[in-house]
Amino acid sequence: MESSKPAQIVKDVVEAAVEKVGDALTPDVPGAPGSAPPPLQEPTTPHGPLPPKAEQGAPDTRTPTGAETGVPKIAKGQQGAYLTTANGARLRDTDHSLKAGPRGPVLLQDHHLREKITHFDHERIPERVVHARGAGAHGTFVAYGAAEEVTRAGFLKKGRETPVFVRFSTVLGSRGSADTVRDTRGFATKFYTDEGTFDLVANNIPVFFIQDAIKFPDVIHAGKPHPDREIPQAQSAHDTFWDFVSLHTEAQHHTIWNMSDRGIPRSYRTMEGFGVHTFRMVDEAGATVLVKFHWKPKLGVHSLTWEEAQLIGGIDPDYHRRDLYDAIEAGAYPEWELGIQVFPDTPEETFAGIDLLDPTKIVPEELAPVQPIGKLTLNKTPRNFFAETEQVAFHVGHLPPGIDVTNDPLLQGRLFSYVDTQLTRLGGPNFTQIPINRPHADVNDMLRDGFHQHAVHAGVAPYRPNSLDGGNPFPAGDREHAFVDTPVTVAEAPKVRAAPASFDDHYSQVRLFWQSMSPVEKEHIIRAYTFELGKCYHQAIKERQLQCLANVDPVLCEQVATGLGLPVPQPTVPLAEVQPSPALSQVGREWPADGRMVGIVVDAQADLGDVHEVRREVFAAGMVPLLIAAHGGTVDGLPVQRTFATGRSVEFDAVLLAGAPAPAPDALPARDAKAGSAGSAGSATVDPRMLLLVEEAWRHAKVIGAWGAGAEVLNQAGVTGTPGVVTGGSGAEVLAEVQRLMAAHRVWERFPASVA
Ligand code: HDE
Repeated sequence: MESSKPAQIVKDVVEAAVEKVGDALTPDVPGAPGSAPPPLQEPTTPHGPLPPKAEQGAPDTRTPTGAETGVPKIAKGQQGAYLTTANGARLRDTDHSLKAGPRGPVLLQDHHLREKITHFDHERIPERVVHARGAGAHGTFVAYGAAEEVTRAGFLKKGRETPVFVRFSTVLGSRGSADTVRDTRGFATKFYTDEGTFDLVANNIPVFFIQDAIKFPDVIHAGKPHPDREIPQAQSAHDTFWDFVSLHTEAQHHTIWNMSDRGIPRSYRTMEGFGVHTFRMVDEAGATVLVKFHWKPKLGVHSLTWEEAQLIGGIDPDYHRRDLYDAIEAGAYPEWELGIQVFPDTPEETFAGIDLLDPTKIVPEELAPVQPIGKLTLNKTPRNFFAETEQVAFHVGHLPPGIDVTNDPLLQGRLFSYVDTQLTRLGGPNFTQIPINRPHADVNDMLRDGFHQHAVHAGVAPYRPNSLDGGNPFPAGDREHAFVDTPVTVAEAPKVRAAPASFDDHYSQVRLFWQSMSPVEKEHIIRAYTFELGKCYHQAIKERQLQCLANVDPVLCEQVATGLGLPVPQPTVPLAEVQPSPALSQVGREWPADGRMVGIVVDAQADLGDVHEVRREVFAAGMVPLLIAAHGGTVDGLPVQRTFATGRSVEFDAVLLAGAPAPAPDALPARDAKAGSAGSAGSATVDPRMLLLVEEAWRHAKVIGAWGAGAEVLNQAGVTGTPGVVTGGSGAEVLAEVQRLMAAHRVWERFPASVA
């Protein structure tokens, strides 16, 4: 379609501005707001719009009924030269209300004041009842063609590229809660396919708390803060949560995943995603298979340590959001492969004895390998959080031809819930017309009117059959790629409120998960249960959950019981014989370190030539170097990004020490003199905050490198010669070894394993 004239003008202005600003002004580390550094003085000359940041995207410009408009995405912003009312009348003043004289009362006549304040008063919409806290990004999905054999979905044909928008989220917390809390993460993807939008509304945990949607309000009410005091925020470490999951034992499988390192991801970029339910794929001939969807991150699955997660929650509550956006800005585009496990579509809907309709069960990858069918790359950040991330509306019923649902009772309930919730959250039934939700396929529905109707529908006959609109729109057949509900046979059966008997096994896969963990991961799980139950007030709840753990594993139960100071109960069900699934463990492989943060400590004595080179090499490896010095400004022309006051170990994946900075004037003494000798820090000649940085990085099993004077910091922190602490003659030599070690994510040898 030809671009319209005004759109072309906007495009020209923007392109000219982009050229003018150019790359030169892009900050060298990601995160700065705006595409150009602001001037010191307030600007006074009106001018054309500034370009967006290079990494920012925006929803495609489509009409509310899915047609391309040809207008550049950038035309959406309100960035013109002159301030106007919402109706476009230019304004002379927006700083003073209209008064009867400078000291007089404000006049009711002031339509600008009223418009401004009224609009402000209504800026908030209800947050999502679950998954309120999230971060989104734009990207593309390219199909490998491997799914062509089992589905007719056009977007899965070889080489087909489809625009996507992904929103990651936590589940329990409010919109303003911290990113690094222990919780399940959402991983929802909107594929704008030309056969209709496909939403894969997934989580980072492959099983769910409940087997039937009717229990969803129960589990969420139990997980949300207590209704009387509204505490605690964004966490499961409280009585109502453990009360519910210890009584409703089908939740135990999901719960152990939450208590594992999966509950505290290092980054959205290092999470797997799972469709959870079994879906059905349909090929051109109508043949069907059952599938489970998996997202596999290119960077591997990695987590924070518990202490890191706690510290980050205070120091940088936006850690995951920032990490996602900074990585995209730095060009370290997050990538995942979409994969499917494929099962024959038999009447039993069971594979290797596992009921495929039970969303509290996985099928281990060793039994049904995950077959890669395409690649997702996130390469643009949103331009406007509210318009895109907040207003995006996912729905498990947004299915293209070739993908269908199964009778999983959890999925069936979700098919109702995702439309229903938007009616309140987005204020009416027309939310698919909001820019981020607009399909990239032609929309010819007969839905009309309603709040916030954006489409100007043509025609006089929004009903079928009609003759007044020439019979349009007509139902599509197979040749026109219609979505066909798979004619699955439903067994003749009485109406019941019941579940299949196979759904009653609540423990065998919990044990399978536990047995699949490495010793260090098991230890983390023990500590997580001990912490969470330790935060409960009521003894009965702790004892009841211990009873559940006794049915999973005696070591797990005994260790948690010891931490809680409670007796160890005996199992009430026989312990299942399970075959561990090594694919469930996060430890033991090597992965790329793209987009990781490397802190470099410098002082005036450091070999600054070396620092320049190391910084260049960190960038070249797709990571981000952040220089840490005693105070802000520059060191040898390099910008200091963190000072001793603002830099904290948890921000970095590895720390490099190019200097041994002496205590700066703003350093607090390590300990009160009355407390006697201050141990290593007492006689320290290094700034105590840098010693803390190294101690924490060591405790969190991160790689630490030092050369030249930097080695002195290692000595004073008492970590010289320990695993993962690298020294060498030059920065380049040290960095090469640090990078090699970072591939394993952490220096696991630093965690002595107390469980087998
Ligand atoms: Fe959701 N879920 N859910 N859920 N869910 C919502 O929809 C619901 C479930 C998931 O970034 C809500 O638009 C029910 C499983 C994600 O916008 C709501 C049940 C899985 C997101 C809703 C489930 C999910 C949601 C709230 C039990 C993993 C965030 C706001 C039957 C496969 C999407 C909204 C985003 C959001 C209902 C269970 C994932 C209320 C009734 C299982 C990632 O409709």
